[in-house]
Order: sequence, then structure tokens, then C-alpha cells
Amino acid sequence: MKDDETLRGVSRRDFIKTCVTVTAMMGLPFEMVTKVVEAAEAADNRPSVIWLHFQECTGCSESLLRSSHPTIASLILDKISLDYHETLMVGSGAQAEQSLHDSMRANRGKYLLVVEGAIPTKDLGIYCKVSGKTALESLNKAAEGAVAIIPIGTCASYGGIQSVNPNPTGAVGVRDIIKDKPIINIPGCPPSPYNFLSTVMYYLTFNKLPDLDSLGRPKFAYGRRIHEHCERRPHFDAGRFAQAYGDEGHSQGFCLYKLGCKGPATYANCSVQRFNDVGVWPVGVGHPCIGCTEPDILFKMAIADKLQIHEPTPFDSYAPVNLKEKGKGPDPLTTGVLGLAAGAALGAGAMLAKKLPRDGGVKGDDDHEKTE
Ligand code: FSX
Ligand code: SF4
Ligand code: F3S
Repeated sequence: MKDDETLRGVSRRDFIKTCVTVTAMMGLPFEMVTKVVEAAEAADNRPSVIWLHFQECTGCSESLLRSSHPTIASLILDKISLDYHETLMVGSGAQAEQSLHDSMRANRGKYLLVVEGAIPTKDLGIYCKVSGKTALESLNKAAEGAVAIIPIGTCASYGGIQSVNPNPTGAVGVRDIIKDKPIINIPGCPPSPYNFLSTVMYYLTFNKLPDLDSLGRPKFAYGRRIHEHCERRPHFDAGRFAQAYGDEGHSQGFCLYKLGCKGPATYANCSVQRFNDVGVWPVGVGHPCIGCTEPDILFKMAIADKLQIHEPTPFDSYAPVNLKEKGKGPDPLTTGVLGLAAGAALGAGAMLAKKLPRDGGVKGDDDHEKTE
């Protein structure tokens, strides 16, 4: 893509800006932007993607495709070969089924399988059927030829709202059914579209899957608690809490912990990479985090329930600690503080991307200020 070209309505500036954001989100040094841009621009670098929908609200696709800014959706659709997606494809019925089978056969062993929604398992899975086949059958069949599976959203990752007690359909996430394929969970209800884009870009750039945490989530996106980078955190540390919606503390932006905020136990990057390119996220607009990326919090705790905080973590702007002066190895608190410094760098990268100058180049801080 040349400087003056646009890619499906995405300007060069927006393209570079998104690549900078994605590079920062992946925890890569700034120098790696070039490699990410090259991978994004390579014409022969378009993995086949088969996208199945099961028990869900389609909010995951919606959050990806109906962002206020078209860059993310355009880039994703341009960088992958989306061979089957029930919500987006023109064909339907037998034609759509044929397309699914043709795609699976033509790309066997190579395609990425994206799954949106939970899979009902009770009564042989009869509670969700597409084209006469249960979700269970379709998932097992499509998983056979996949190189890896990306369950997008909390429903596909862990069962989500469908699996809430008493779970009448026996809904579960992909990981409870498929045991012999790499699974990269992108939870969130709905998930941040950037986490999906970054995962795909990581795969395109390095031709391998990112490091995952114990819940199968990419560590670069779900490695830290949102509480550690929350803009209300100084209020938490100072003991200033909103006590009720609309009270004085709430209107002044105080911490939402006493309204049930699950940020101290929720691993996600919403407080750094916010939604919809307009800088919003739940806590930022006054609603407590409901832990939508966490299988043991979302729909397991009431929104108003207060968390017990067992492991206080320091805020990301606390001063770094000089280990050499201490003359001994790091203690757990020191390690946490240093880790937070790295997290702050990630946040800085995301902010840098937001401050790119209008002409699309990458300039110094002085120039960034002028563009605000
Ligand atoms: Fe689940 Fe996706 Fe929540 Fe909805 O489709 S993760 S119900 S926002 O959007 O699957
Ligand atoms: Fe932010 Fe919630 Fe933590 Fe308060 S408890 S600082 S609102 S994440
Ligand atoms: Fe979900 Fe909490 Fe982020 S509710 S969107 S993890 S702020």
C-alpha cells in the first residue's frame, strides 16, 4: 500500500496507526512495527478463516464490525480470507452449506476456525442446530481440519450466559469439547475487537500462536488486571468511593469498587486499549466492571457484589524500584512494580498510536502534542 492509497476505505495513516496499536498490544518493541506492517501488507498472507455461530447474541461479530471507526473491521476482512460467516455471507441454505464444506476441504489442515457462542451438550446437543446438524456435530467436524481454534467471546470461551445455573441446555465452551487442537480464547462479552485483530496479526507476523495463560487467553492482552491501569485507581488508593449511582462520588469519577467493580480480579486490557476508538470502556463511563473476561466472575457474581481483594497490586504509575541498590534478588512486591512499569509501557504504546500525526508518519513527542 503506497502512502496516498487507501485500503478498503482505510487511509495510510489509520493503517499505520492501527499497526502501531497492535504492535504495542502484543507487547512488542516499537521497532517491530515495520515487521507487523510488512506482514499486514503481504498479499499472500491471508489465512482462510471459517467462522461458526452457535448459542450467542452476535455481539462479538457486532463489536468487531460495527465499530464507530471502520479500520479494525476493514483490516480484519482484508487480512483474512473469511470463507464462511453466517451473518456476513450473501448465500444461504444449501448454497451456504456447500460453501462451508468446500472451504473446509480446500483448506484442510490450514484454516483458522473462529467459534462464536456456546455449544449445548445436553440431550445430544439438540438445542442448537444449523442446517439439521447440532452445534456439537458442526464444531467437531470443523475442528478436525483446523490448524487452530479461536473461540471469540465469553460464550465460546467458557459457556457464557447460556451456561448460567441451571444451564438447561448443558452449554459449554469450545475447550470443554475439543482437546486435540490449539485453542486461543478471546473472552469478553463482547470482547475487544483489538484483541482479535492482535491475535490474528501475531499469527500473520510470526507464523505461530501467542503465549497463553492458564485460561487459554493471549498473555499480551489478558496478562494484567484492569485495576492496575484504571483511571479511577488514585481514588481507590485514597479511599474515595462512589457509594451509589448518581451520588456525589459517582459524578466526580470516584472508584466504583463499592458499586461492585470486579476490576481488581479481572484480567483484561480494557483500561489501556479502550473500545470503539473513542476512548470509552465500562468503568470510564461510570459502570463497574462485571468481569466479563473471567469465567468465575461473569454471571457467577451479582453486579453489586463486592470482591474480596486478596492480592493488592500497585498502581502503574508508582515509582520504579532500583534493584541494584538493594543488592539482592527481587521480592514479590518489587517484581510486581517492575511488571507494572512494563505494563505502563504498553499503555504508552497504545497512547502513542492515538497521537500519530495526521500525515501518517511517526514523529517525536513534540509533534504528537500538536495533533491533539
Ligand atoms: Fe456471547 Fe458473542 Fe456476550 Fe454476545 O456473539 S460473549 S452473549 S456479547 O456476543 O457470544
Ligand atoms: Fe477502577 Fe474498579 Fe479498580 Fe476502582 S475497583 S480502581 S473503578 S478497576
Ligand atoms: Fe468486560 Fe470489565 Fe472490560 S466488564 S469490557 S472486562 S471493563
